Amino acid sequence: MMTFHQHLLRALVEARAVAVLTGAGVSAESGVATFRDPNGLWAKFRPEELASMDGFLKNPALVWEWYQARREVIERVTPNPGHYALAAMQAWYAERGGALTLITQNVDRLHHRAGSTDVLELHGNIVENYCSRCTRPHDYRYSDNPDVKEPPRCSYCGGMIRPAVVWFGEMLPVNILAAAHHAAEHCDVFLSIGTSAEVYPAAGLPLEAKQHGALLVEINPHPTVLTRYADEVIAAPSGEALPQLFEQMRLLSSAASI
Ligand code: BV8
Ligand code: ZN
Repeated sequence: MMTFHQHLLRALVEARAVAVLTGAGVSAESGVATFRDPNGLWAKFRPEELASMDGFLKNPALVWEWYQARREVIERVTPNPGHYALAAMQAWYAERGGALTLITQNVDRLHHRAGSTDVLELHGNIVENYCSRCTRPHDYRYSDNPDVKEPPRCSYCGGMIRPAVVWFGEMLPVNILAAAHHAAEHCDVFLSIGTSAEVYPAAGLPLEAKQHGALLVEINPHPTVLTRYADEVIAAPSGEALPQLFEQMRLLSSAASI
Protein backbone atom coordinates (compact mmCIF):
# COMPACT_ATOMS: atom_id res chain seq x y z
CA MET A 1 0.00 0.00 0.00
CA MET A 2 1.56 3.34 -1.04
CA THR A 3 1.29 6.42 1.18
CA PHE A 4 0.95 9.99 -0.10
CA HIS A 5 1.54 13.33 1.63
CA GLN A 6 -1.62 14.57 3.33
CA HIS A 7 -1.28 18.00 1.73
CA LEU A 8 -1.19 16.37 -1.72
CA LEU A 9 -4.36 14.38 -0.98
CA ARG A 10 -6.06 17.48 0.46
CA ALA A 11 -5.03 19.61 -2.56
CA LEU A 12 -6.50 17.00 -4.91
CA VAL A 13 -9.73 16.66 -2.91
CA GLU A 14 -10.23 20.42 -2.65
CA ALA A 15 -9.24 21.11 -6.29
CA ARG A 16 -11.94 22.49 -8.56
CA ALA A 17 -9.81 22.09 -11.72
CA VAL A 18 -7.18 19.40 -12.31
CA ALA A 19 -5.13 19.06 -15.51
CA VAL A 20 -3.32 15.86 -16.45
CA LEU A 21 -0.63 15.40 -19.12
CA THR A 22 0.11 11.79 -20.01
CA GLY A 23 2.87 10.27 -22.09
CA ALA A 24 3.87 6.83 -23.28
CA GLY A 25 4.67 5.66 -19.73
CA VAL A 26 0.95 5.51 -18.92
CA SER A 27 0.52 2.82 -21.61
CA ALA A 28 3.70 0.90 -20.68
CA GLU A 29 1.85 -1.41 -18.25
CA SER A 30 -0.60 -2.22 -21.04
CA GLY A 31 2.33 -3.57 -23.05
CA VAL A 32 2.86 -0.61 -25.39
CA ALA A 33 6.57 0.25 -25.78
CA THR A 34 7.56 3.77 -24.75
CA PHE A 35 9.75 5.97 -26.93
CA ARG A 36 12.84 6.72 -24.88
CA ASP A 37 13.11 3.85 -22.42
CA PRO A 38 16.08 1.57 -23.18
CA ASN A 39 13.92 -0.93 -25.09
CA GLY A 40 11.73 1.88 -26.43
CA LEU A 41 10.53 2.52 -29.95
CA TRP A 42 13.30 5.00 -30.74
CA ALA A 43 16.01 2.62 -29.53
CA LYS A 44 16.23 1.20 -33.05
CA PHE A 45 15.54 4.35 -35.03
CA ARG A 46 15.91 8.12 -34.70
CA PRO A 47 12.57 9.95 -34.37
CA GLU A 48 13.27 12.05 -37.50
CA GLU A 49 13.70 8.87 -39.56
CA LEU A 50 10.22 7.64 -38.83
CA ALA A 51 7.94 10.17 -37.16
CA SER A 52 8.40 12.98 -39.70
CA MET A 53 7.12 13.89 -43.16
CA ASP A 54 10.71 13.82 -44.49
CA GLY A 55 11.15 10.29 -43.19
CA PHE A 56 7.82 9.27 -44.69
CA LEU A 57 8.62 10.76 -48.11
CA LYS A 58 12.10 9.22 -48.06
CA ASN A 59 10.90 5.74 -47.16
CA PRO A 60 7.08 5.51 -47.15
CA ALA A 61 7.00 1.71 -46.92
CA LEU A 62 9.34 1.64 -43.85
CA VAL A 63 7.38 4.33 -42.01
CA TRP A 64 4.04 2.78 -42.98
CA GLU A 65 5.29 -0.67 -41.79
CA TRP A 66 6.42 0.84 -38.45
CA TYR A 67 2.96 2.26 -37.84
CA GLN A 68 1.31 -1.02 -38.89
CA ALA A 69 3.51 -2.86 -36.35
CA ARG A 70 2.47 -0.40 -33.62
CA ARG A 71 -1.20 -0.71 -34.66
CA GLU A 72 -0.94 -4.48 -34.32
CA VAL A 73 0.19 -4.04 -30.69
CA ILE A 74 -2.47 -1.44 -29.92
CA GLU A 75 -5.24 -3.66 -31.34
CA ARG A 76 -4.11 -6.42 -28.98
CA VAL A 77 -3.62 -4.53 -25.68
CA THR A 78 -6.16 -3.17 -23.20
CA PRO A 79 -6.18 -0.17 -20.88
CA ASN A 80 -4.41 -0.72 -17.55
CA PRO A 81 -5.52 0.30 -14.01
CA GLY A 82 -3.84 3.67 -14.50
CA HIS A 83 -6.07 4.50 -17.49
CA TYR A 84 -9.16 3.38 -15.58
CA ALA A 85 -8.21 5.37 -12.46
CA LEU A 86 -7.89 8.56 -14.55
CA ALA A 87 -11.32 7.93 -16.10
CA ALA A 88 -12.84 7.37 -12.64
CA MET A 89 -11.15 10.51 -11.27
CA GLN A 90 -12.55 12.54 -14.17
CA ALA A 91 -16.09 11.32 -13.35
CA TRP A 92 -15.56 11.97 -9.63
CA TYR A 93 -14.59 15.61 -10.22
CA ALA A 94 -17.49 16.10 -12.63
CA GLU A 95 -19.97 14.76 -10.03
CA ARG A 96 -18.71 17.43 -7.62
CA GLY A 97 -18.95 20.30 -10.09
CA GLY A 98 -15.22 20.30 -10.77
CA ALA A 99 -13.29 19.21 -13.88
CA LEU A 100 -10.34 17.00 -14.74
CA THR A 101 -8.92 17.83 -18.19
CA LEU A 102 -6.97 14.95 -19.71
CA ILE A 103 -4.24 16.03 -22.12
CA THR A 104 -2.33 13.21 -23.81
CA GLN A 105 0.68 12.87 -26.09
CA ASN A 106 -0.29 9.26 -26.68
CA VAL A 107 -1.82 8.19 -29.97
CA ASP A 108 -3.10 4.77 -28.79
CA ARG A 109 -6.60 5.90 -27.65
CA LEU A 110 -6.37 3.73 -24.53
CA HIS A 111 -7.70 6.67 -22.45
CA HIS A 112 -10.86 6.67 -24.61
CA ARG A 113 -11.22 2.90 -24.24
CA ALA A 114 -10.92 3.27 -20.45
CA GLY A 115 -13.83 5.75 -20.44
CA SER A 116 -12.09 9.13 -20.29
CA THR A 117 -14.00 11.84 -22.16
CA ASP A 118 -13.01 15.02 -24.01
CA VAL A 119 -9.43 13.76 -24.23
CA LEU A 120 -7.11 16.38 -25.72
CA GLU A 121 -4.93 14.39 -28.18
CA LEU A 122 -1.99 16.73 -28.74
CA HIS A 123 -0.21 14.35 -31.14
CA GLY A 124 -3.22 12.95 -33.00
CA ASN A 125 -4.07 9.25 -33.10
CA ILE A 126 -2.68 6.13 -34.76
CA VAL A 127 -6.10 4.66 -35.61
CA GLU A 128 -7.23 7.13 -38.29
CA ASN A 129 -5.59 8.01 -41.61
CA TYR A 130 -5.71 10.85 -44.14
CA CYS A 131 -4.24 11.81 -47.48
CA SER A 132 -0.76 13.39 -47.19
CA ARG A 133 -1.47 15.50 -50.32
CA CYS A 134 -5.12 16.68 -50.18
CA THR A 135 -5.65 15.87 -46.45
CA ARG A 136 -9.01 14.20 -47.09
CA PRO A 137 -9.78 11.58 -44.40
CA HIS A 138 -9.19 8.03 -45.61
CA ASP A 139 -11.34 5.33 -44.05
CA TYR A 140 -8.78 2.50 -43.87
CA ARG A 141 -8.46 0.98 -40.41
CA TYR A 142 -5.74 -1.54 -39.50
CA SER A 143 -8.43 -3.93 -38.28
CA ASP A 144 -10.05 -3.86 -41.78
CA ASN A 145 -6.96 -5.40 -43.38
CA PRO A 146 -3.66 -5.79 -41.45
CA ASP A 147 -1.82 -6.91 -44.59
CA VAL A 148 -1.59 -3.49 -46.23
CA LYS A 149 2.20 -3.26 -46.57
CA GLU A 150 2.46 0.07 -48.41
CA PRO A 151 0.67 3.36 -47.84
CA PRO A 152 -2.66 3.15 -49.71
CA ARG A 153 -3.40 5.80 -52.36
CA CYS A 154 -6.04 8.51 -52.02
CA SER A 155 -9.05 7.84 -54.28
CA TYR A 156 -9.40 11.60 -54.93
CA CYS A 157 -5.88 12.73 -55.76
CA GLY A 158 -3.69 9.62 -55.71
CA GLY A 159 -1.64 10.99 -52.79
CA MET A 160 -0.10 8.65 -50.21
CA ILE A 161 -2.22 7.90 -47.16
CA ARG A 162 -0.59 8.58 -43.77
CA PRO A 163 -1.52 7.95 -40.10
CA ALA A 164 -3.36 10.80 -38.35
CA VAL A 165 -0.50 11.48 -35.91
CA VAL A 166 1.44 14.74 -35.50
CA TRP A 167 4.99 14.22 -36.78
CA PHE A 168 8.10 16.11 -35.72
CA GLY A 169 8.19 19.51 -37.38
CA GLU A 170 4.40 19.55 -37.74
CA MET A 171 2.07 21.88 -35.88
CA LEU A 172 -0.14 20.45 -33.21
CA PRO A 173 -3.91 20.83 -33.75
CA VAL A 174 -4.39 24.52 -32.92
CA ASN A 175 -7.68 24.25 -31.00
CA ILE A 176 -6.51 21.24 -28.99
CA LEU A 177 -3.26 22.95 -28.05
CA ALA A 178 -5.15 26.11 -27.08
CA ALA A 179 -7.46 24.05 -24.83
CA ALA A 180 -4.44 22.37 -23.25
CA HIS A 181 -2.79 25.74 -22.52
CA HIS A 182 -6.08 26.99 -21.03
CA ALA A 183 -6.34 23.93 -18.78
CA ALA A 184 -2.73 24.33 -17.64
CA GLU A 185 -3.22 28.03 -16.86
CA HIS A 186 -6.41 27.52 -14.86
CA CYS A 187 -5.84 24.36 -12.85
CA ASP A 188 -5.26 23.96 -9.11
CA VAL A 189 -3.24 20.75 -9.56
CA PHE A 190 -1.28 19.58 -12.65
CA LEU A 191 -0.32 15.91 -12.89
CA SER A 192 2.50 15.03 -15.32
CA ILE A 193 2.30 11.25 -15.71
CA GLY A 194 4.49 8.86 -17.69
CA THR A 195 6.28 11.42 -19.82
CA SER A 196 9.95 12.27 -20.20
CA ALA A 197 8.82 15.87 -20.77
CA GLU A 198 11.23 16.27 -23.73
CA VAL A 199 8.86 16.92 -26.62
CA TYR A 200 7.58 20.45 -27.13
CA PRO A 201 5.22 22.21 -27.00
CA ALA A 202 3.60 19.49 -24.77
CA ALA A 203 6.58 19.52 -22.40
CA GLY A 204 6.02 23.22 -21.68
CA LEU A 205 2.58 22.65 -20.13
CA PRO A 206 3.65 21.43 -16.66
CA LEU A 207 5.82 24.48 -15.94
CA GLU A 208 3.19 26.76 -17.45
CA ALA A 209 0.72 25.35 -14.89
CA LYS A 210 3.22 25.85 -12.06
CA GLN A 211 3.85 29.44 -13.16
CA HIS A 212 0.11 30.01 -12.94
CA GLY A 213 -0.01 28.77 -9.36
CA ALA A 214 -0.80 25.09 -9.76
CA LEU A 215 0.62 22.38 -7.53
CA LEU A 216 2.85 20.38 -9.90
CA VAL A 217 2.89 16.60 -9.37
CA GLU A 218 5.00 14.11 -11.36
CA ILE A 219 4.22 10.37 -11.46
CA ASN A 220 7.09 8.48 -13.06
CA PRO A 221 9.30 5.62 -11.80
CA HIS A 222 12.35 7.47 -13.16
CA PRO A 223 13.52 11.08 -12.79
CA THR A 224 13.01 13.42 -15.74
CA VAL A 225 13.98 16.99 -16.63
CA LEU A 226 10.78 18.03 -14.83
CA THR A 227 11.47 16.26 -11.52
CA ARG A 228 13.45 19.14 -10.00
CA TYR A 229 10.53 21.53 -10.54
CA ALA A 230 7.78 19.24 -9.25
CA ASP A 231 6.20 20.03 -5.87
CA GLU A 232 5.37 16.34 -5.40
CA VAL A 233 7.10 13.35 -7.03
CA ILE A 234 5.52 9.90 -6.93
CA ALA A 235 8.32 7.62 -8.14
CA ALA A 236 6.17 4.65 -9.08
CA PRO A 237 4.50 3.09 -12.11
CA SER A 238 1.25 4.93 -12.90
CA GLY A 239 -0.74 1.68 -13.07
CA GLU A 240 0.06 1.15 -9.38
CA ALA A 241 0.10 4.74 -8.10
CA LEU A 242 -3.07 6.14 -9.70
CA PRO A 243 -5.61 3.65 -8.31
CA GLN A 244 -4.14 4.05 -4.80
CA LEU A 245 -3.96 7.84 -5.08
CA PHE A 246 -7.63 7.96 -6.14
CA GLU A 247 -8.66 5.55 -3.38
CA GLN A 248 -6.94 7.64 -0.70
CA MET A 249 -8.45 10.85 -2.12
CA ARG A 250 -11.93 9.35 -1.76
CA LEU A 251 -11.23 8.16 1.79
CA LEU A 252 -10.05 11.62 2.82
CA SER A 253 -13.01 13.24 1.11
CA SER A 254 -15.62 11.05 2.82
CA ALA A 255 -13.82 11.24 6.19
CA ALA A 256 -13.70 15.03 6.07
CA SER A 257 -16.92 15.14 3.97
CA ILE A 258 -15.20 17.67 1.72
C1 BV8 B 1 6.55 21.44 -33.56
C2 BV8 B 1 3.41 11.25 -32.64
C3 BV8 B 1 6.76 23.39 -34.82
C4 BV8 B 1 3.98 10.38 -33.68
C5 BV8 B 1 5.20 12.49 -31.54
C6 BV8 B 1 14.56 21.94 -29.67
C7 BV8 B 1 13.97 22.46 -28.53
C8 BV8 B 1 12.58 22.46 -28.38
C9 BV8 B 1 11.76 21.91 -29.37
C10 BV8 B 1 12.37 21.39 -30.49
C11 BV8 B 1 13.76 21.40 -30.65
N1 BV8 B 1 14.04 20.81 -31.85
C12 BV8 B 1 12.87 20.44 -32.44
C13 BV8 B 1 11.87 20.80 -31.63
C14 BV8 B 1 10.46 20.61 -31.85
C15 BV8 B 1 10.06 19.15 -31.59
C16 BV8 B 1 10.61 18.64 -30.28
O1 BV8 B 1 10.10 18.96 -29.23
N2 BV8 B 1 11.69 17.83 -30.36
C17 BV8 B 1 12.27 17.30 -29.15
C18 BV8 B 1 12.71 15.86 -29.39
C19 BV8 B 1 13.44 18.19 -28.75
N3 BV8 B 1 8.63 19.19 -31.53
C20 BV8 B 1 7.93 19.09 -32.66
O2 BV8 B 1 8.42 18.89 -33.76
C21 BV8 B 1 6.45 19.30 -32.53
N4 BV8 B 1 6.02 20.24 -33.51
O3 BV8 B 1 7.33 21.87 -32.75
O4 BV8 B 1 6.14 22.14 -34.65
C22 BV8 B 1 6.01 24.10 -35.86
C23 BV8 B 1 5.46 25.35 -35.53
C24 BV8 B 1 4.80 26.04 -36.51
C25 BV8 B 1 4.65 25.49 -37.80
C26 BV8 B 1 5.17 24.24 -38.09
C27 BV8 B 1 5.86 23.52 -37.12
C28 BV8 B 1 5.70 18.00 -32.77
C29 BV8 B 1 6.01 17.01 -31.68
C30 BV8 B 1 5.12 15.77 -31.85
C31 BV8 B 1 5.95 14.65 -32.39
N5 BV8 B 1 5.11 13.44 -32.41
N6 BV8 B 1 4.42 11.41 -31.61
C32 BV8 B 1 4.12 8.96 -33.18
O5 BV8 B 1 3.69 8.64 -32.06
O6 BV8 B 1 4.69 8.18 -33.96
S1 BV8 B 1 6.30 12.62 -30.28
C33 BV8 B 1 6.43 11.24 -29.32
O7 BV8 B 1 7.12 11.67 -28.14
C34 BV8 B 1 5.12 10.67 -28.78
O8 BV8 B 1 3.98 11.47 -29.03
C35 BV8 B 1 5.37 10.66 -27.29
O9 BV8 B 1 4.24 10.71 -26.57
C36 BV8 B 1 6.15 11.91 -27.18
C37 BV8 B 1 6.78 12.21 -25.87
O10 BV8 B 1 7.38 11.03 -25.41
P1 BV8 B 1 6.80 10.45 -24.02
O11 BV8 B 1 5.34 10.22 -24.19
O12 BV8 B 1 7.23 11.32 -22.91
O13 BV8 B 1 7.48 9.05 -23.99
P2 BV8 B 1 8.99 8.74 -23.55
O14 BV8 B 1 9.31 7.35 -23.99
O15 BV8 B 1 9.88 9.87 -23.96
O16 BV8 B 1 8.94 8.76 -21.95
C38 BV8 B 1 8.19 7.76 -21.27
C39 BV8 B 1 8.28 8.09 -19.81
O17 BV8 B 1 7.47 7.15 -19.12
C40 BV8 B 1 9.68 7.94 -19.25
O18 BV8 B 1 9.99 9.10 -18.47
C41 BV8 B 1 9.60 6.71 -18.34
O19 BV8 B 1 10.40 6.84 -17.18
C42 BV8 B 1 8.15 6.72 -17.98
N7 BV8 B 1 7.58 5.42 -17.64
C43 BV8 B 1 7.96 4.19 -18.06
N8 BV8 B 1 7.13 3.26 -17.51
C44 BV8 B 1 6.21 3.93 -16.76
C45 BV8 B 1 6.50 5.31 -16.84
N9 BV8 B 1 5.76 6.23 -16.19
C46 BV8 B 1 4.73 5.80 -15.44
N10 BV8 B 1 4.39 4.50 -15.32
C47 BV8 B 1 5.11 3.54 -15.96
N11 BV8 B 1 4.77 2.25 -15.82
ZN1 ZN C 1 -5.76 13.05 -51.63
